[in-house]
Amino acid sequence: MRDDAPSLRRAAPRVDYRPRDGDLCGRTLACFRFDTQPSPDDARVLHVPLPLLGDALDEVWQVDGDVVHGHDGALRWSRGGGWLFAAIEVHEAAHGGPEEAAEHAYGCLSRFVADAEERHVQRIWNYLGAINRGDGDDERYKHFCTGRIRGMGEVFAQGFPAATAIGHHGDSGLLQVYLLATDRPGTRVENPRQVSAWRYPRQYGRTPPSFARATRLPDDDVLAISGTAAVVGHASAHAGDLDAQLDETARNLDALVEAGELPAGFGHNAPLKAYVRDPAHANAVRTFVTRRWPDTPVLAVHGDICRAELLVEIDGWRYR
Ligand code: 3EB
Repeated sequence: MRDDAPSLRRAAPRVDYRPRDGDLCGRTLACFRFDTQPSPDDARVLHVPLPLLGDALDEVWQVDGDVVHGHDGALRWSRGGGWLFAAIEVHEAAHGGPEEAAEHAYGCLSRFVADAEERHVQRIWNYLGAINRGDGDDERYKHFCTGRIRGMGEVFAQGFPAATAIGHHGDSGLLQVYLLATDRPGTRVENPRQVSAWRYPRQYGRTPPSFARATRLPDDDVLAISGTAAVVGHASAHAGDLDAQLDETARNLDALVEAGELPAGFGHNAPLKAYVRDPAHANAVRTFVTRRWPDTPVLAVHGDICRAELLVEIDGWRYR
């Protein structure tokens, strides 16, 4: 049954990692397959070009309600239980470069979300090819940041969502962006150990990155955590040192849970995803996470962090 009463409590999507069995149910909002196959017609199934470093698991989002889904031009979408998933894939060749591709992708998503009931974007993911290619202001990630803010329309004007931006090793001209939105605003959470990304000084590029460190989802004790790395203040810490970066990243994750006013720590109720620059580090990353926070589901994927000196980044969810 559908109920549009704005006072209705919307249970947040549950995210978990499952063996690939191929079958989605009527309450599946989205399913992510980490490999480089083309995405099938079912709009909810998105192939993400970040190879898994470990068991063949899918990331599945389930909602408390019946899901409908479809396509709208280049966009794929699904909605149910008060939540909206939308995704777009853009090829740079059709737009001129990484900046124009990002502007186009964000423009399409902004317009789509602005017309939806679920117009409050809580969380967004960005995967672009060759993210660290180019020097100084010409690095492709920095061009992406400029295009992203240009394409962000009114729906992002109240504040930036939590986000992840990672480099993939698939077709270097492919930009993939997907989001989770609902019908009420969440609460943005910043990390007291870090300068807010939109206030980064000029040395990191002409356009500071537009994201919040986390979002506390409306009406639920759920924290959606942005890509988190060994950044302290605005500086990268422990360049080239995996163990020290993991330790610093864990401190940042703990600080976000505290700032988000949830009980300390991670565990079975906190699925995490680790983006690992060097596939040889995957075991060390998984071991670190499960020693520090036993029973935490952790998926490791091969991806590049947007600062060349960083080796690992972790994002995820914290349910109460
Ligand atoms: C950082 O803390 C690391 O540009 O959307 C993390 C999460 C990072 C999101 C983004 C970038 C983004 O600055 C990089």
